[in-house]
Amino acid sequence: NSQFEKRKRDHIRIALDPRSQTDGQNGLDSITLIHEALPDLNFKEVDISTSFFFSGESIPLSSPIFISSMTAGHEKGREINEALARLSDRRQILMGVGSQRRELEDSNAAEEWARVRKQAPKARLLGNIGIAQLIKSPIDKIRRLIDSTEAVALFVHLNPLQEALQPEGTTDFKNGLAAIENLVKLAGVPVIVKETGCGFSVDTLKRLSSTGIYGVDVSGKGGTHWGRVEGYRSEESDMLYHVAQTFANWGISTKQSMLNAIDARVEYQLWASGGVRNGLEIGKLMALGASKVGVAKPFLEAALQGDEALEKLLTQLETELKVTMFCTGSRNLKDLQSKKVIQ
Ligand code: FMN
Repeated sequence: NSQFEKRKRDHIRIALDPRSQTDGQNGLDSITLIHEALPDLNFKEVDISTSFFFSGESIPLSSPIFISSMTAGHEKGREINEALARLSDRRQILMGVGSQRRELEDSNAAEEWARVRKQAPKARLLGNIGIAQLIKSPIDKIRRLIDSTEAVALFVHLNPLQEALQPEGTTDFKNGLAAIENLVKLAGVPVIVKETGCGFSVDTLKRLSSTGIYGVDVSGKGGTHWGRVEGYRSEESDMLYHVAQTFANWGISTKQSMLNAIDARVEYQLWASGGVRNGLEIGKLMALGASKVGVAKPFLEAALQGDEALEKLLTQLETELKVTMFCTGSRNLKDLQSKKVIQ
């Protein structure tokens, strides 16, 4: 429907506006990795390859960098997704698709993925659905989202601030933990819970421990901020515009969310995202315990420019990660993950 299409188009346009970014708030500037002046390494042998491992299966990945969930279910989004999926296919990285909410009501919307798959048969896609939809949908409908994308895992996004600031928001989050627990039992693929740029507290990370999830992507504050994006969708004369201003810096930074996860001593995997803008930040997050690191807005900008811009962005992120590893004396990601960090 046209209201849905307009909302998705607005989201892309407004997310690219610098006012929607909480630049400098990811907390990572205050983290230092220790320089190693004499690494016992040849830079050429620094190895950033990894894998996505679950129930005995292992999908090889060229790096821990993934494309964070962005868009789905509308015309302009399809071109973006096709470009991102081609990158995932060519370069063997994970890619989150945007919310598949529309497919719950309109099964034709799933045709998008058939077209994406034609161009990117080997893309490693992760499905996506919001908690509010998960709570009220029968599980077989959710499983169809995994089938339509041929997803290797499903992201469930938590976005209370965004829903509260949307005039048309879905704000019933009651029984969310039970819905996640039920999904884990029936999904058939790993379930990863993520925020959308407001991060996680120690308590919430602990509560999620009982559900059996595969992992959490902290998606902390420091990049795209959905309080701001939703705010700028409203007119200045709207009450919600002003409410959104009040919450323009709401959330837990990406760094603090990672420290919270260390405090919570969780056993599931930790993924990190939220304002990650270079490979040094990716390295810092790996040293703090992340096993995969996601980037959203920069990939969106590059996708709008085309395949070449996407190649260049990914290569730059990879190169910065490799330099970080060489200069900390880390030959592989496991070495990097065990490095000492100064906070
Ligand atoms: N996250 C989701 O889980 N589902 C979505 O549908 C979704 N849509 C997004 C659309 C746009 C245009 C952008 C920029 C982000 C979206 N996100 C969504 C959030 C991102 O996955 C990510 O958590 C957040 O943008 C922080 O990363 P960044 O600072 O690198 O942009």
